[in-house]
Order: sequence, then structure tokens, then C-alpha cells
Amino acid sequence: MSSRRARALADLGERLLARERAAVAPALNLVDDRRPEARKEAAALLAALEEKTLLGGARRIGLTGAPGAGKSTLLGALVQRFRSRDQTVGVIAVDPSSQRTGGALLGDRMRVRSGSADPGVFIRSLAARDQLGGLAEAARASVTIVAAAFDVVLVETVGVGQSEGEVADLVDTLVYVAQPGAGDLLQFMKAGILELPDVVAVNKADLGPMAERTANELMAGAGMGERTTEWVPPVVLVSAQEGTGLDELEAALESHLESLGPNGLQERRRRGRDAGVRVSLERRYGSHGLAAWGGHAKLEARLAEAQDHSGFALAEALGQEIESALRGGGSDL
Ligand SMILES: Nc1nc2c(ncn2[C@@H]2O[C@H](COP(=O)(O)OP(=O)(O)OP(=O)(O)O)[C@@H](O)[C@H]2O)c(=O)[nH]1
Ligand SMILES: [Mg+2]
Repeated sequence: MSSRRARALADLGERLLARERAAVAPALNLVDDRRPEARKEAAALLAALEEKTLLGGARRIGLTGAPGAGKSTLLGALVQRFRSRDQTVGVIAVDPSSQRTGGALLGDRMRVRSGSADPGVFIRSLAARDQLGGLAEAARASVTIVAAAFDVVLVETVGVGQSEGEVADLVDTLVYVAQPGAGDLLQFMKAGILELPDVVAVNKADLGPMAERTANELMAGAGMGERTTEWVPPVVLVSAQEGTGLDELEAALESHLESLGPNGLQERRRRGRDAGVRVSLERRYGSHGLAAWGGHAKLEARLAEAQDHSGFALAEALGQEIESALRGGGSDL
């Protein structure tokens, strides 16, 4: 990379961290560019941003749940509340199915709700079909950029199996948006809903007893999931449409952040970082490539000894080692 290019990149990073909205789109375009030179530049930008925001940067909240549960509507309601307190919000809508246009719909819904172009809100949607490099990686890169430039980042994703775990790795607090009548306790358990979310919001409380029944089932099960911490996810009844229960939802989000504390937050973001490096290397080199270099045990050791490094920089550096091992060079920096 030429020194002129390096300066331009450093400048882009500074502008993002100075909350300059006009810097967000060029940064997102850079990380979308799959040409090798652009990929190196994107990794450098992302590494610089990540190093500055491993503990700081935006509060990151994920919303997941079944199609139609009301994630976008709830997200819109939360955006309004953050805006009313003068906090800026970046939204990343992750849509793993290539057919739908949920992101576009989300944008329309948000514009309707928050008036025309509010410069304090930024929305980006990612669809699987546009992401040759993998949706999880694209989501991580987008979140890193938006988290540098806004006060709050909200990530919406449809809860289908794996993607829930992936979104949990991207955010500080994961909210599961439940649909009234969506099932009983046993079904929730099977779906892993008692394990991953930090907060459960049963939406459409305006539907009455059915929503209450679902909330009761979930409350009964809330402490039953296997977790790494003592945290029991609070279950709150909300109506995104009518705006009820939102004070309680925000209080639950707040107490989850408090329960993490600075150490817990750092640990969580590190775990996310580690997951991002694994996903990226596995996608690029497969288990075979990793094995030729030293395998998962070596990867875990390298992750552990580079605790304060950016995951993007680490993935880049380890990628080069793996490539050299695959070429038979065997060099091991
Ligand atoms: N009665 C009622 N309907 C709601 C509420 N929130 C959302 N809806 C409706 O539920 C439908 C789905 O809402 P969305 O916000 O698009 O749901 P989503 O989970 O984002 O859906 P996908 O992105 O398609 O998975 C819409 O028709 C909403 O108007 C609510 O609190 N009460
Ligand atoms: Mg939606």
C-alpha cells in the first residue's frame, strides 16, 4: 500500500471516530470491495477501528426472532427512543435469505417512523446474495464501522439456527423477539431460545392473553438454559406497535449491560472477536488448510496470546501464515 493510500485510510478512520457521517458510506464500500488490494486496506481500516473500540465505541444490541415476530417494528420504536435522547443510531439488517427484501422494507418503515432523512440514523442491509465473502464476516465488518461512528448499533437478523449464534457474537446484548403463540416451553428449549438471548421480548402484547401465555412459558424456562454466567434473561411483554413495555425493555437492556460490567463486556467482545477470526479462516482455507498449518489447537493458542489485537489484523496475519504453509513454505512467523 502506498504511503499516500495509507494516509487516506488513516484519515478515513479518524473521520469515522470523529462521528463524521459522510465517512460511513466510503468505509462500508471499501469493506465490500473484494479485490485483493482493497481487502488489505479494509483489514487495516477495520483493525485500526477495532483497536480503538474494543471496550468503547457504540453499545451493540441485536434483535433476533422468527420471521414476522416484529423485530423491525420494535427496532424502529427503539431507534425513536434513542433519538429522543439525542443518541445517534446505526442499524445493520442481516438477511440470510436472498429472496426477501427485508432490509429495504426496514428502511421504508424507519423513514415512515422517523420522518425523512434523519442524519442521526444510518441503515445498512446485508443480504447473503451480495456477500461473496460470507455474511457473518460482512456483518462483523459493517458493525465495526458503524460502531465507531454512532452511539448505538442495532443489528436485526432472522433467527434461523446458526445465524443466532453469529449475531450473539456481534453484540453486547442479544434480544430474542418472541411471537405470541409461537410455541410451548419444550419447543423453546429445543430451539435453543433459553440459552442464547440475554433478554426476551414477547412482542404483540396488544394481542392479549395469547401474548401473556407465551411470556409465562418463557419466564418459567428463562433460568433453565445452560449458560456461562449467572444471568437469567428477563422476559418482558411489549407492543412495538402501540409502544407499551418499552420502558421495561430498556431497563432490561440496561441491567444486562450492568451485569456484564467492564470486564464482562471486554470478555464478550473478545469472544466475538475470536469467533470472527475462526469463521474467517475456516471460510477462506477450510479445515484442510487450517490443518496444514497446525489446526485448531494452534489457532486457539494464537488467539489467546494476542488478546488485545484486532481480529481483522489477526485474521490477515494468520491467513498469510496459512497460505505460506499451503505453498509448502512452512514459514511460521
Ligand atoms: N399486533 C401487533 N402487530 C405487530 C406488532 N409489531 C409488529 N407487528 C406486525 O407484525 C408484522 C411483522 O412485523 P415486522 O416488524 O416486519 O416483523 P419482523 O420480525 O421484522 O419480520 P421479518 O423481518 O420479515 O422477519 C407487521 O405486520 C407488523 O405491523 C405489535 O406490537 N402488535
Ligand atoms: Mg424485519
